[in-house]
Amino acid sequence: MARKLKVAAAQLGPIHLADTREQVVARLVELMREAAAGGCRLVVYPELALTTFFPRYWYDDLAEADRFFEREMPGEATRPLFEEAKRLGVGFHLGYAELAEEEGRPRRFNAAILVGPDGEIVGKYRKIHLPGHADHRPNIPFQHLEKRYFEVGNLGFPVWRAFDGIMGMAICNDRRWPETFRVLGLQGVEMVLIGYNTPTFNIYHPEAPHLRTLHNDISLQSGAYQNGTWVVGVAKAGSEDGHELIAGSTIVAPNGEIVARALTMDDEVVAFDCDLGLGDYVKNTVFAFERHRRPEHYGRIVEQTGVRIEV
Ligand code: CDV
Repeated sequence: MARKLKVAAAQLGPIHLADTREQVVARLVELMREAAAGGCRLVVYPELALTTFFPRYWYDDLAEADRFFEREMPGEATRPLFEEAKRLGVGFHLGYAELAEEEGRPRRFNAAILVGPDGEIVGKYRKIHLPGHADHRPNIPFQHLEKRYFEVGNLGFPVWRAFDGIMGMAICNDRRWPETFRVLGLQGVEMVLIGYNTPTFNIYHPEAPHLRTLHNDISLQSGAYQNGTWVVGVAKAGSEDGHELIAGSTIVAPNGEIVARALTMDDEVVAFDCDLGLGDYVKNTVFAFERHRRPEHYGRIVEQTGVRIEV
């Protein structure tokens, strides 16, 4: 019998600097209600879904940026989302900035959690591929300071048995790296949940804006196909205080096809009833890893970081 999971990509429109957590959580609750009314059992929100994309701003004092971080989850402002999930019997995936106390010191991560339909946290992921820079670059139109505000995630790429399937998480820039998907694929992942904040403009090199969406699609579709997994990619979109972010939230099937796509630059729910076993034929044929992979030839992938030209 098919294992079906109706999932919602709950795209968010812009969140401005002046918007409060309470306002944002009210929007998340609204999207959750819409998704639940449509029969969804899982709602996927974007990366850093509770605030504006603050790594675009430089703060001299790191502590000044702490107002964008959550010290507990749920906290006072986010509890209504957990309560509504429990009331509706739906789970959710939420990206947020996490301020943890670990090894006797404050540690900041770009994190995401998976919450079950009982309102309890199933698992947490901390972003590993942090893009951008750590130094202040006043000569570019906006900053991308993830390397300043976050540490590299220290939880690896685990999977969780939840929602009748094998679930994985990644965050934004992680999707561009085939290593992300393959590590999840090697654990039999059946659905990967990914939130993103992708600026429409490439601050490092002039690039046509449509390529930003193309690269998003290529990354999600190849990750899905090459590992026989569903992928749910969810944007924070539109113009945040004049800073443009791409939209195009998508649900990708394990055959690499996009089966649902957001049409707007705003808060929007798109959903699909996913057969979690659909990827089995991909996993058992062209990407039957145990028969076809040749790890004895992949040493460089883990031994080397940058390109090394030796000829
Ligand atoms: N939030 C992100 O990780 N954004 C990157 C941008 C900087 C390219 C992304 O991969 O979309």
